[in-house]
Amino acid sequence: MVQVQDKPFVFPGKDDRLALLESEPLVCETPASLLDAETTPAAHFFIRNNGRIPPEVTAPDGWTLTIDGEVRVPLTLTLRDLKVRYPSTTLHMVLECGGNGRAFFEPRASGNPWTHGGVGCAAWTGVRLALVLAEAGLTEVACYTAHYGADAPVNGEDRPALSRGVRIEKACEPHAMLVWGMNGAPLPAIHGGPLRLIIPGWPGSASQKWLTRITIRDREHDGPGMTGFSYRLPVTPLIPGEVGDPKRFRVLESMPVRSVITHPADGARVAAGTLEVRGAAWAGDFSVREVDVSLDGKGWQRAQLRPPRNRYDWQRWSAIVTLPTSGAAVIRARATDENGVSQPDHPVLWNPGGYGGNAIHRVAIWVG
Ligand SMILES: Nc1nc2c(c(=O)[nH]1)N[C@H]1C(S)=C(S)[C@@H](COP(=O)(O)O)O[C@H]1N2
Ligand SMILES: [Mo]
Repeated sequence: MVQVQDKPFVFPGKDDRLALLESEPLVCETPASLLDAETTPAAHFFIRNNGRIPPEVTAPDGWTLTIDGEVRVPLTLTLRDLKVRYPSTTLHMVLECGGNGRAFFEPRASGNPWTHGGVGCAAWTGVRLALVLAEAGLTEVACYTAHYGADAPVNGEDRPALSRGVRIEKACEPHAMLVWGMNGAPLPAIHGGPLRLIIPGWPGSASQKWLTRITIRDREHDGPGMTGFSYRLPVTPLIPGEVGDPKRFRVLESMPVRSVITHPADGARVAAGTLEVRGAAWAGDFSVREVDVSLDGKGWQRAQLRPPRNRYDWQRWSAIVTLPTSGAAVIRARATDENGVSQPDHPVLWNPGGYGGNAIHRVAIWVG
């Protein structure tokens, strides 16, 4: 098992059982057992910052968003405009860091060592991005978005901490949203409030926090986080540890299939007999077809899998397993997506940034 930094985590509104991965910028992941609810409470939701958290705003409704670049009519809208001029929508959608699972790559990949908890599923309220882009009107050459937020790098340079984008087709799909609400409350500042993007199914880095501007581009965006090995996978497999040629890498889009065991907790002591194992599974742009659970890594038992509440929701699952009478036991859960792709035992497609590692989650328990 990978050890994460062993410092206490203290942040207003956050559970102190979150695991701190980095303090400058602030990054923390959620232990799988804190993902046991259908909808992840804000107190349990992971945090990923690449820069400094911007100062909290006193008048959130006056926050402005500019849409420019390859559009017929550039727009500047306040959050109030977004709330009153368009119909609002609430959807349950997974947000997952592109580096989730990175800790299991061998040799070690660079970046925060996420285990399985760089993920959460919240109810996001806002407006469909497509409606606002339609009002601006895309030009013929519009093909990519460029997202800008109010955060500067931790070293105080004069550039955005992160600026990623997506193909225009993804930005225009009905689940891509400009979001101001999380789980029925105003979007917390730490999660990008007053306004952020949620681009579901793709690496979390596309979901810009503290969103101030979307520039429509006529080519793949090249802001911080778009180039080199950032959020990219090799087109053909590398030998693990190899540097690789950035020209032979492509942007990571849909996240791979994954499942987490949310009950029992790793290290739990349980009575012999039967035990309900529970978790969640999701698969980027796709749905999950099945989840199987195993006590020995050889025999697999099908779990009961619930449908998503809406597209891009995670799917909760459960299985009743029969435990040995005493001693250590390891529970594994393996998800398979609608295309028949299953999670591997070890992360495959090694890459220097450690993206897309979706190895099977294992939980060790003590019986008796
Ligand atoms: N402005 C801004 N937006 C950002 C980031 C950032 O550093 N700055 N990090 C991104 C990354 S890498 C992830 S995984 C998600 C995490 O969102 P959360 O902190 O709300 O969980 O935000 C994304 N949006
Ligand atoms: Mo991320």
